[in-house]
Amino acid sequence: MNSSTADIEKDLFISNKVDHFGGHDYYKIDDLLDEEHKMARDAVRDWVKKEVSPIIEGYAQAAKCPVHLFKGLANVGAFGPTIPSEYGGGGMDEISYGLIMQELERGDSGIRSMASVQGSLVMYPIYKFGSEEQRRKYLPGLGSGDLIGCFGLTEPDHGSNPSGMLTKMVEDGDDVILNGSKMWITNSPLADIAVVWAKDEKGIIKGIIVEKGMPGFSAPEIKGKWSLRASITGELVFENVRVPKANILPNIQGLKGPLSCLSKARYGIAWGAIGAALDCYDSALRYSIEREQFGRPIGGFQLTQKKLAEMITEITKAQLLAWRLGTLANKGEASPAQISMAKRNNVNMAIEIAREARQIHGGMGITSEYSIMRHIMNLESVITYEGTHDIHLLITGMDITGINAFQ
Ligand code: TGC
Ligand code: FAD
Repeated sequence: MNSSTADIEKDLFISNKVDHFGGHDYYKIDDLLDEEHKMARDAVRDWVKKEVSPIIEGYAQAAKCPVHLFKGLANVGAFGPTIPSEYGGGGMDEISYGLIMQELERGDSGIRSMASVQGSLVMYPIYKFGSEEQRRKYLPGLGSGDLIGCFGLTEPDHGSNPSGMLTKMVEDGDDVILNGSKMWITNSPLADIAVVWAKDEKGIIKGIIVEKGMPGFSAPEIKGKWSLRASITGELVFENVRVPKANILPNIQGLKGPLSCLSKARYGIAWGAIGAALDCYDSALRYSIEREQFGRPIGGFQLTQKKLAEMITEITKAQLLAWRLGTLANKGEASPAQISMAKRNNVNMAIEIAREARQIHGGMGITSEYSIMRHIMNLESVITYEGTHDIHLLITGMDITGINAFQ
């Protein structure tokens, strides 16, 4: 910890509680993992216990982003786990990527968000759609955490329907002039670069890399969030920002570009949500055995057992869904609609488990002694961003009926 981190933390609630989490694997899904998967998961689990669990409640309560964790996230390979290592990524497979997101979100959804945005929404589009020059310029710094990136798709009036976006780029010699604004952008006030999606003169959506400090570009913070309080969120405002044409991602056009990035990130969230659910279940199980009422542990009452049994059943189903999705993704066969189903199911599973876990903790469940309330509040964002619960339902509906409910 450097002195400025110590300065920030002196006024925060820093928990002395030891994080005892050891995982829950009711169906022996570990047998389906290889050594590399387990090593990636265990390394991130250890890092979360040491670096995240003791401080996260304090940062969340104070609505401060633990910016110092960017470097640690890079060191545990959380940025772009599936991107080749020569481009700053981890060179791992999709299941390792998923397990890393699971462990991060067990710590906090906002910490997982930092990694999702940096890896799947900034590094991935530059790797997938960028020129070799763009890859070499930005990816190593993003992978090492020396650069922070953000992803600008959502606008004030275009959230679920990004195809209606108004942000525009107009050619001017070797540059384009960018005008418009983006809303709800994770990490934007901190970001050195923003991958921004905007329409050209013909109305074609393109991705462009905008750098901090370009005249006319600002990224004010959005304050007053009750959710993802340890993650910083802001706007992106473009007022006649001159950006070199060389910053346009050359290998993609159309909404398919940002939506492919979303597929990558939604996949990670499908795993991440399991982490939040595991943390709530773990806490509820421990509490139900320690806490006594009417002369016996509350875990001895049938109603508590029903809650806990249903929790582990739903977690197990979500783990199997994520694992199978991972095996499909490793073969390049996970469809966007399959990813939507897993994101929707697993986030909803997590939020329901968090609410039940809160009940089991009684009054203690609303305090920062336990992570439950923070997970509940965080998951209210997770169930909305990267496509809302209902949008994912309609994606499944479209896939199975062949009829598009959005048009
Ligand atoms: P539609 O006509 O269906 O599709 C346009 C083109 O895109 C293709 N496509 C996809 N490709 C890859 N992955 C996906 N998930 C894809 N979904 C669609 C599609 O095949 C088509 O290709 P082509 O070749 O025919 O042009 O587009 P639409 O305008 O009807 O939109 C459909 C809809 C509503 C499903 C889509 O707009 C949508 O998903 N809306 C939700 C918006 C959303 O998720 N925004 C997220 C913003 S980023 C964020 O929240 C980050 S939070 C980060 C954090 O902190 O972790
Ligand atoms: P709206 O689209 O206005 O939706 C409002 C309600 O209407 C929802 O319940 C929705 O399901 C429903 N609805 C909309 N259309 C339909 C329909 N056709 N049928 C039925 N119901 C419908 N975006 C980025 O680009 N980058 C980021 O980094 C980013 N980070 C975020 C971080 C946080 C903390 C949050 C909260 C959001 C973030 N977002 C980001 C934006 C996020 O993706 C959007 O909030 C989300 O896509 C929903 O858009 P909206 O908020 O405009 O809601």
